[in-house]
Amino acid sequence: MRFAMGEFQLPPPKLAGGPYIMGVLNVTPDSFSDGGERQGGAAAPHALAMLEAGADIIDIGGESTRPGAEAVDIAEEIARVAPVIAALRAMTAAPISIDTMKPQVATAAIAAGASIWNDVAALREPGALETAASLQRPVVLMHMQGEPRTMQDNPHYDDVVAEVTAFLRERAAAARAKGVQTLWVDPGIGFGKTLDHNLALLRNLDRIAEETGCPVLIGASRKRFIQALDARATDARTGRLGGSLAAALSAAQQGAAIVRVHDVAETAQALKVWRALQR
Ligand code: 9MG
Repeated sequence: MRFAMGEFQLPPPKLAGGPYIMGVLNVTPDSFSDGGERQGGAAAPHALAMLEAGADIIDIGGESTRPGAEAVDIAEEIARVAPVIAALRAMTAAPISIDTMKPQVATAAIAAGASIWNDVAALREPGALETAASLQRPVVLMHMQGEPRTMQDNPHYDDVVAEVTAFLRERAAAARAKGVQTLWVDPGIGFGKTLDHNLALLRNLDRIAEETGCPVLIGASRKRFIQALDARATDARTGRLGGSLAAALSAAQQGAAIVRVHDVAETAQALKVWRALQR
């Protein structure tokens, strides 16, 4: 499982056979999962600790995409992420992804040392496809119905798996047509979806990979659907580890290429045991 694009090559996953573990580093004041304490000087050491604990990739984001979150302007988002990326790049050669919908932020982040664009808007913002083509870096294309501020207001699908898969197939074709070769697709757990929508998608990752022709990234860590299944899981930071691990293992079982998680050490351990049990 190796991916190459231009000068960039993703090293093999730390867990032989994968999946890759992507560790989440939010540098937002209102981050739902880390209370904002990862900003400034604490961010790069936290990323190094995630790499030490088994992360393959660090995903850095400066704009919250949690339900109800307000948008951040371009200059502010760049000011949040670029110094952290540059500091981390000076400390490690590990792959860094930039979590942003904005082409200008992606460009600044790649200049600062990021190597992957994680786009929850799937290159739909004006100029995004062209920017991805000129950056020549791998891209994660995620499905979202609506936009973060309102996406959980009554999401609706006739057939969620078919519709999300068709969307991802179309976005992958659009990216490929512009020359973006290395792509992952992501059904966007929690992004304009009810519990039933999330569960249907999480049960069909192998189908999504097969029908899009792209490896799948899944981000289920600490998300609200876990609370919908376990009413005690109200605290995203401390109460959703078991559900997050169950979702990561199920994704790995279906062949997901990357799991995006907050609890790296626990996920790495769970995946090691799962992998050993498969032999
Ligand atoms: C930024 N972000 C938050 N949740 C995410 C998810 O599920 N997938 C991806 N690709 N990015 C996410």
